Amino acid sequence: MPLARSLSVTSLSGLEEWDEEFDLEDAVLFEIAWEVANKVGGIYTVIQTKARLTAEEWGENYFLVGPYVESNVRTQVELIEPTNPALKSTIDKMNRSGCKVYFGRWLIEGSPYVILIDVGFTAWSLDRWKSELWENCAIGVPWFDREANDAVLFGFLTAWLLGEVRGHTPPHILAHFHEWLAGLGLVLCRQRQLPVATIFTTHATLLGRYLCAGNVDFYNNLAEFNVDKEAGDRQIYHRYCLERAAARCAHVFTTVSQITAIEAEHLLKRKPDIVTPNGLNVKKFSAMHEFQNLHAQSKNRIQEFIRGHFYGHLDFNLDKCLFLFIAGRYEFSNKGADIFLEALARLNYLLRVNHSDVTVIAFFIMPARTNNFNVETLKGQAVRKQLWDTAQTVKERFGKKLYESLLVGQLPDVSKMLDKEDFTIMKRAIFATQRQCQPPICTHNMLEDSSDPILNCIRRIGLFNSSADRVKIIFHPEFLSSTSPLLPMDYEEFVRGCHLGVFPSYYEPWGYTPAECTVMGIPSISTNLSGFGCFMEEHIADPSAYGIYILDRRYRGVDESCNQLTSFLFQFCKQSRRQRIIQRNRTERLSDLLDWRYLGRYYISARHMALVKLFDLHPLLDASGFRYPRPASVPPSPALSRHSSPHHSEAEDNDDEDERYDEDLEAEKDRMNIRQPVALPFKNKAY
Ligand code: G6P
Ligand code: 1S3
Repeated sequence: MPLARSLSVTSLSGLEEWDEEFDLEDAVLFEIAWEVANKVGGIYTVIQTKARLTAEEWGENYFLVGPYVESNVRTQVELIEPTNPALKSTIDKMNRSGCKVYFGRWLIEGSPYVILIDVGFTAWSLDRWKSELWENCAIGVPWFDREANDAVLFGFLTAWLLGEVRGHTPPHILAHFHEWLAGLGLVLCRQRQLPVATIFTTHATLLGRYLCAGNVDFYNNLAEFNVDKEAGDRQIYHRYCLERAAARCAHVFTTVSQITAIEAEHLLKRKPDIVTPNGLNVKKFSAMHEFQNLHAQSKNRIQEFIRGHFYGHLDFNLDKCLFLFIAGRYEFSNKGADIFLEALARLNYLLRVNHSDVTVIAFFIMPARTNNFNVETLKGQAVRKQLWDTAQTVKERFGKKLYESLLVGQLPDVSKMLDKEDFTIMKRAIFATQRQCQPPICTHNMLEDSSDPILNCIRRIGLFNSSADRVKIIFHPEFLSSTSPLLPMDYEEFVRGCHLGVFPSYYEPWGYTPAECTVMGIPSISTNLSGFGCFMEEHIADPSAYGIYILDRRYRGVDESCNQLTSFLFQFCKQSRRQRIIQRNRTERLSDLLDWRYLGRYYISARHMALVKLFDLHPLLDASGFRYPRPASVPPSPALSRHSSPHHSEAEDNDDEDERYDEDLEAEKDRMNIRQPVALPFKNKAY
């Protein structure tokens, strides 16, 4: 193993210059999470999208640690022999002692190394480890909580791994743990006094999620909760203890947003040392119009689905149809599905009384328990297909007659181009489109239909896809897939084809869904209770001008927020196509801000803080940020009374201004080094 190396970080743009050089023996980074190569929720996205940048930065010295799940490994991981001797002997030793630890490359961008631990294989140690946990940390884990049992096994095994690696070599070990499920490893590292610099990132607090899902005025009472009692009442006290211990023991504690930082301070009783916002791996197209073309292509595919779903009731103009959607974990009120539905009912009223020719179709993509697609929905797509086939058949027969007539030098007699048989085929096809019922709301057979919160709310507000309604609803209680027989599109394609993402969450530590919309140039609505919403508010002078609508759920009551949401939706419906195109261009411009190449610097800062704390290295970085100015076509002062969303004549007038603005913005980004990879704090060499 190489001995020492010199570290110099002088060009972390946007961060305070740090030109001190210091010797650092080799450092190794382990990033530990239950969602490494194991998709459960948003943490998977964090780790997976960040991997390329972190692998570029740490090279051979970066290892992700996660659980071994055979089905995931088969599709995502290439198992190989450990590449470096220290790790090889650690893994061999653990495997000789009755563990099953695998080593491989995760087949994602950056192809990072992964160490995957089969926790089930070591289940025989569970009781022993639980009693050790009780004796040393006074945390008792009940037998019936399977997730907590996994957390115990995973925690002891990761601490074992880190202890062994440490025993073989003396590098500076940095271990970054994500979320309570992985947190016990950190607690044990500290309890065993391993010389490992530790970071704990929480992506949501357990108690926060539970409290918000109940009927609690969460944000106004943050300081008042009796946390132990609340956790006990919800039977999550042991989980809460694991989470709180990890947060309290970490050398550096981080969370994904300011709002969750405040929550953590009250509920976990420690103020995060730094906020590490979530980024994405942004792929830029060389030409601006390319993402607009993708929107048009995907929208056509959604329109095809709509043609089938609404067969027999296609009495609205698809060209004047706007596609809105909400997607994510099915937490009815936490994710704001409740106020979205209420606002849709109000929007329906407004569109009707104003005789609008716009039709809104709102998709709810939230997985619930189902037993597959329902017959009526599948039939819709079959009918559409049949109509298409009929049209093709008649077209071919027509074409043949036309061709034959031209061959003999005659112009066709149009009245004879379609014969009786053609009309019979077409009439039969039209008869097949008759339907006695309204187009279905839900695409699947729900197992808990009568108690489902979305369906019950729709029953209450009475939006049943009737002809008179300007707002239609489609509830797709399963995540999208390109192999679906119904709507064969993956999530990204679907988002691109929509006009607006609506995420009026009450509890949302970060919220990847609006961020994903932004990088695809699709406007979205989020809230000032979501990490993303607060982040955009902080970094952009006039977010709504960029298609980032931020709903106030913090200082307004539910009804007021709902009115504000209705007004956002109604204003959006009033935009012309040209205005929407301009707005999408603006939204897409923000994508650099959400790129890991920019946001990764906060993780770099956290890692430096941890190394400083444990190994007494002194330079500290200030992760200061960047603020997007208003778009040029929006006035700096309301005195000039122009609208912040692009309005037709102004938008046209301001195309040149927008171009000038683009140039200024690009210059500012270069100054801030937003597009450049951040400097490598460590050289990429194997220890
Ligand atoms: C993109 C395409 C245009 C298309 C437009 C539709 O910008 O490049 O050709 O007209 O999308 O926008 P809309 O908001 O009506 O779906
Ligand atoms: C959490 O996942 P969730 O949807 O349960 O972590 C995500 C990644 O940090 C975050 O984006 C989200 O807000 C949290 O809620």
